[in-house]
Amino acid sequence: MNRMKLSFRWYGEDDKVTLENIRQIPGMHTIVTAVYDVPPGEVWPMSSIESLKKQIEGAGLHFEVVESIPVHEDIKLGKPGRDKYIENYCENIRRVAAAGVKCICYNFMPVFDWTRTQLDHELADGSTSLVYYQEQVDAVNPLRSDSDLTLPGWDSSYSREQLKEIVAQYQAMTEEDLWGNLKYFLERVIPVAASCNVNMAIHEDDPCWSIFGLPRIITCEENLDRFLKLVDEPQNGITLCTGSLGCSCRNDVERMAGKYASQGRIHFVHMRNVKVLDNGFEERAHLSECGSLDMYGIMKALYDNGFCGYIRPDHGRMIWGETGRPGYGLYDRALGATYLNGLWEAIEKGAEKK
Ligand SMILES: [Mn+2]
Repeated sequence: MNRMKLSFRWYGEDDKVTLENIRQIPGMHTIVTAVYDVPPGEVWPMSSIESLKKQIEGAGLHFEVVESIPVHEDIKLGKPGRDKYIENYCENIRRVAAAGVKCICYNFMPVFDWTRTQLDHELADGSTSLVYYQEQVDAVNPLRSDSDLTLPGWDSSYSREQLKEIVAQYQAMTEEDLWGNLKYFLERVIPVAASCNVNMAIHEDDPCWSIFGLPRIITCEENLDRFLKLVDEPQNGITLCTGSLGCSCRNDVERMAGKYASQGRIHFVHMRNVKVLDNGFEERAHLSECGSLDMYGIMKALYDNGFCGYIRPDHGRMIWGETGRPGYGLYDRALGATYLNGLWEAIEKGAEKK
């Protein structure tokens, strides 16, 4: 049987969206979370992992996906200290696996995680969403001493000087160097994941192009092909994030969904719609007609190619007056989950009738 496992991201006890809210979304199976109060590179206390598991299972849900275990910058930079951080990473894999986790999402983006220029852009219907406008990014160069601007997704634990220093270190690196450091990491981590029966699922770079001259490599089909061959094992897979790949018109997300699902290498899917613009993109409601992606086509490609992994609605807009963590309110993500359920049921029943 070809089934998706519906999941929902939850940020833990201080998340305004509660586990009780989430369990009432029809078809909900798994919580996606992490230990968020430990610095990148450190080992997660078993007590924190067990506490998450207890709360989640107490609410009648499963804890099978971690997003994310962050990769320390020394690993991405290939610094001498990386071996210690890689060992800590492997220990975290063993620990979450012992708690029943089956899938770990992570990314390999230098310094900046997801990047947007505004988190509350008002759309025509009065809802707000996250947007990326290139001219605003171009105005914020972290290496320019007179630049006092910051972007919303930036890690506020870095001081301005630290940020400049770490960006400068990356600017001495080529994409090939980053590929080499990723391979070094995977060669050590994937065997541990395999022995623990856990799938590793790299998230694409968001957006899927270089910013501030920093190398970015998990960006397109050609590079995902290369990534999967770095360590050609089933546990070395991807998180297919439709919004991250789909913000570039050059990526045929439907084709990639079918191809990598047929290879058994999509372990986790983030479903999100984006409207691609000449100068960037806007996050939109999940419905196909609201953005540039054919959400039905992507779901059908997953179904037809045997996808049976975890899937979650990705960022939602803020609607109905909700306030909270941008992209991670309850209402629009719940609408997204329901839409995904509807698409899947229609595809499944359509296939059975043939
Ligand atoms: Mn995503």
